[in-house]
Amino acid sequence: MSEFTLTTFQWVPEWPRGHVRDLRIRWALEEAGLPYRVEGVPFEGRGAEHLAHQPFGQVPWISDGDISIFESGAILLHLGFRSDALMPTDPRGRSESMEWVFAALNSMEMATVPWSIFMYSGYREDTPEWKSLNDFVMARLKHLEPVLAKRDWLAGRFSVADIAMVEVLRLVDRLGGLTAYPACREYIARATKRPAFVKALADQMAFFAAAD
Ligand SMILES: N[C@@H](CCC(=O)N[C@@H](CS)C(=O)NCC(=O)O)C(=O)O
Repeated sequence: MSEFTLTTFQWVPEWPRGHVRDLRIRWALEEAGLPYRVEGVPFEGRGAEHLAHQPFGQVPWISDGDISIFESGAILLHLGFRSDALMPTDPRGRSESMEWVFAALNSMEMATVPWSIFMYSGYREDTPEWKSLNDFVMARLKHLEPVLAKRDWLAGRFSVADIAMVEVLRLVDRLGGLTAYPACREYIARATKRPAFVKALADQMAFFAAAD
């Protein structure tokens, strides 16, 4: 089997380390035991070669032979189709995995990213705008909580859907947003005990530290 190449920034500031989205891809590759190497691109000054792979000048992207894929959700699904360890093979399990990957990114992360920017920047004055953004995120969590209270993994067994959802929730948790959602927190604890996550996190931290 050919080796995948995962591209991320060669260096990022301290704060986002442990949350840069190459982590979700590292985690999936580790779970599946797929061979890969990691390459770094400059954080400052994103050139034409970078934009040819990731049109928004972001990371990550992955190369699988002559296929280059950006968007972490698309990469997770691509890997899910490459390995049974990452996605059930029956039609129901596949559909459930795919719907929950989209739910993680399109129903949760689309709300949690602006919320995180407000939280991180300390821009949380008691304004109607902040309240409405916070209510929006809490409404999503309120609906996710009973789902996670009833099952260990979103698609019946561990899959790329859990990688996507846990990675979205971990950042919310780091910023103190999950205090009222014990099932979400237990889900994160369950998932982040997995050896593949532990290795992926350690590898990302070491990768950025090596460029300090
Ligand atoms: N929707 C994209 C988002 C990618 C993204 O936000 N990447 C961050 C790193 S985790 C980035 O490149 N930030 C720098 C920037 O946006 O300029 C995905 O899921 O791959």
